[in-house]
Amino acid sequence: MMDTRPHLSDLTATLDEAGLTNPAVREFIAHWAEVTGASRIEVVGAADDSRLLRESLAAGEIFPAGEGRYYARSYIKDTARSEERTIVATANPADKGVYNNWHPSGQMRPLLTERMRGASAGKTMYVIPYLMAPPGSPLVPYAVGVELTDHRTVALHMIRMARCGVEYVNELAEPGKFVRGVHVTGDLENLGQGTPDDQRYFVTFADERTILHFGSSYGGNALLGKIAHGLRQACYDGWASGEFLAEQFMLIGVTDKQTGRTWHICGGFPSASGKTNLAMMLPPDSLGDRYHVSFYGDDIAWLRVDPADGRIYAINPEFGVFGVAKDTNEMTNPTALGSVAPGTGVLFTNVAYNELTQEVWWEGRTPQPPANRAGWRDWKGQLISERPEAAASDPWAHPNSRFTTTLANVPNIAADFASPRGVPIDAIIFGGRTSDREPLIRAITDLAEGVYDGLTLGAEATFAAEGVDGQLRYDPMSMRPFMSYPEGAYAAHWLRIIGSAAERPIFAHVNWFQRDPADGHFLWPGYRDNLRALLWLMRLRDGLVEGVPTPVGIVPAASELDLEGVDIAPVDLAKILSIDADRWRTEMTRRERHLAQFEGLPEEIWAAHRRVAAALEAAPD
Ligand code: OXD
Ligand code: MN
Repeated sequence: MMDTRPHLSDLTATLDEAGLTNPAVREFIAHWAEVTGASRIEVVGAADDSRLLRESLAAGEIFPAGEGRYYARSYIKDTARSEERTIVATANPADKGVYNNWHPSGQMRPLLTERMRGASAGKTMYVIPYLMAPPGSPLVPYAVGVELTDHRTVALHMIRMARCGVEYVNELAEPGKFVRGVHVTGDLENLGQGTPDDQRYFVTFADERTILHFGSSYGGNALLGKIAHGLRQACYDGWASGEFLAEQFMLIGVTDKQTGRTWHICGGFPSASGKTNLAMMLPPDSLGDRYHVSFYGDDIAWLRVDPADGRIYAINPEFGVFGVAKDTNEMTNPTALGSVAPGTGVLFTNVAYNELTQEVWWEGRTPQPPANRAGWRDWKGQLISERPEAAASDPWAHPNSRFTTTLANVPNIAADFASPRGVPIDAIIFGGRTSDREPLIRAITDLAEGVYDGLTLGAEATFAAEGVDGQLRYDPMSMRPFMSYPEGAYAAHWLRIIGSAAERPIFAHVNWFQRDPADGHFLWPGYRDNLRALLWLMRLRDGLVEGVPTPVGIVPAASELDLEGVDIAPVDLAKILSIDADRWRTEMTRRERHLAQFEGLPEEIWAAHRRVAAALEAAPD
């Protein structure tokens, strides 16, 4: 075969022409161009978006989905993050935690290099310098990265999800201080996805600040800025530097238009607990004259103490939203629909697509799929009208189908979303999807009890999966898949960062999903009405209400919640504002086993656990 790799002199000319001057970045590119054997190198940034869209359309990699909207399908065995194949590798065995799937970097480095060798032959390697922070943020030194990818659609996603361009790497104080990301797609049809012979590897070499992902072109497996850098690498950097926390948190602002006061709330929710809906929430109609909710981010927050006033400040390091399409509609999330309107440049992936009308559809978009089936294809590309009988009830869209759109497209984006300093945090909330036990909201004022609550966060096991009804699959701080260092150290780092703030945020645990055990109806209406629980929390923080103390935190007195216009039966309200002590005592035994896995868990966390357990023992049934 003819060697089609670019000569070093061509590479030099390409990088010169692109204005990429950082010598360490140039060296990194030259190294991986050689290893992967890519035929062409192209440096891209936000300014290249329309050209890349045109090229992708012409190549049939994406399809038009109405004015300024686009659609793509991924390979059918490549539709989600793969947790089993995701690894954190370092040189130090002490970095092994319960969840980080730690491997020695000395073992992983040659393995990945071997997988990637020659694997981009014949392809273009796109060089994407990016920044995972608002420009000017004190966290910029941790936010600079360069992704190399051999997949054009990945470049289009990166341009939406991160700030991209050579300007983010050219003027670094330390030219070598950037995250080195290499994404090689591989031969997707021959990677044995999900079999014992699985060829894929998604590795973050956290102590080398290098991310090597092989064998996918989907989501967090391929867009290295978002999860691999924004969460795994950043949480390791935050710990190693002692400077910040990087968490899978949404971030919102709530403004009281009467007083002009704005509170900022961030928080973590395991998957399928409504985090994106909450982040994009609008106030209920009856409160809309008084309150405004603004959106900062739906997935990642970095938190640090600002020396000027000693408060915790948060930024959303991302530039876009990679939202789950399923069940997004006018009722659940009108703001998300606004953010994918014509002209937004949104990229849909793996939803259903009509090749005649260029419309898209997903389960839950409307109660029924479009009646006229003409032109509709499912996420696999099969015509709905030609489906065999046996496949008639298969979903049209993949359950993990997504929309990728920039933050600025979200109708209620906060005016100061790009503030370099970030916004001061008033509350940190955790919430799962729990059908009993967890009240609507319980506030926690003690730091160790707040961190303890985050560490014992979980989502209910579904009947089909892990099986035991009401038992949680613990997902500490909603970081289980992204945790890159040991959990005991993680808890200590949390206590240290939040503990060093002059004014600490209040913590709370929320649950919108309690059901009536008799008929299964949800006890709380949810969605926009969730703002009412958050407003109570802010009033509690400001000393305007007192709430009712319980062993697991302070719950609202019914009279303290603004319930104007809410349709809820008094018995249901009483239920979601009270504690089932017996049910909680069962949960405490499970928590003890869960926490016991974590080596070196700080004594403060154990003390918090014992305090809550003792209070529950003393509580009446
Ligand atoms: C995720 C995501 O996988 O945000 O959590 O994409
Ligand atoms: Mn996420």
